[in-house]
Amino acid sequence: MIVSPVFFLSLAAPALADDGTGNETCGTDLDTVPECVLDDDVLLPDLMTVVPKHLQIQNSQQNEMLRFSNGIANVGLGPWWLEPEFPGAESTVSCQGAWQVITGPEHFADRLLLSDGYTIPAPEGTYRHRCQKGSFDFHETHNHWHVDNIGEFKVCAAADFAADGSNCDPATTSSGEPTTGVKYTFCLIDWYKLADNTASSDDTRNFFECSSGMQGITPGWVDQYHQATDGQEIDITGIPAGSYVLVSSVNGGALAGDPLYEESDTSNNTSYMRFDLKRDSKGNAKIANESGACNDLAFVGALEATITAFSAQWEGGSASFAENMVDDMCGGKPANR
Ligand SMILES: [Cu+2]
Repeated sequence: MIVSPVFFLSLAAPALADDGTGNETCGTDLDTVPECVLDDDVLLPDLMTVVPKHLQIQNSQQNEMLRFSNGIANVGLGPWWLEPEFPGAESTVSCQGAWQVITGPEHFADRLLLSDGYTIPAPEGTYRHRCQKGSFDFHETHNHWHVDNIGEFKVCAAADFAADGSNCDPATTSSGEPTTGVKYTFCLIDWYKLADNTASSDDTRNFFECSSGMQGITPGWVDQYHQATDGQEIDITGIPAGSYVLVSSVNGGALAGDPLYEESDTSNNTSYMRFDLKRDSKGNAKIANESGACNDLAFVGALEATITAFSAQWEGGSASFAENMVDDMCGGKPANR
């Protein structure tokens, strides 16, 4: 049967909209995403963010942009595996649906050999569920595909902020905008491996390109964007001097109790960097006194519990492995993607 992609598009693909920076964004209506009913024993990812680092203020066209690096880790038992609606269709559509592919234990006799399971589209029998989620969105300035509703960046006042990412009291820019609600899209790949320095040569690396096919993050791997990358920024123009927190969370509306993607634990999806914003006599802004989430006992306690559980599942509970992983999650690796 020949089915025109245009026909599918009218059924499934979200409408195009402009995100305000000239990039077309798919604008997934989260209310229309069907519920994904999962078997009890599936292998789910567990998504976390690496402590955001390399904070700097960029002055451009009267605006003050806070730039920073970001990382997303998968510390779960299953891959975060996303497939586009039309593999290889980059020249004909700029917005298409994204599916999350979910595996079961039977797909990985030895779960360390994950690369055995991944081709696109996922062949029948290599997964348990294929669930409609957000969208694949062609990002004009990056010139590759992003998945939408990956997470959110925001700046909160430090006073009431809690280590679980709650109680955000946003600052207000001089144009009256709150420093919250910066939803970001991302091209998801395996960039570096936690507690290790090997990368592209590693045989557990599964996701490595943004041009047309599947995207995702393998358990034990981190994806990353450098602070100079377009989109790694929040407009903080004119916010008053004071103590703030830059918050990075992953998985759509997880922070608000409404995660889009399937994962095993949505209580650990946020990390942050505290900083003071100073202004000199001319009003020029400067970042001072940076202090990462791992300096907060409540945060680091929860992180160590998650990592210890991951290490027990994958690395026989090696203490040095867990220690190196915690160091990476606290922002120990340089930003080089
Ligand atoms: Cu990109």
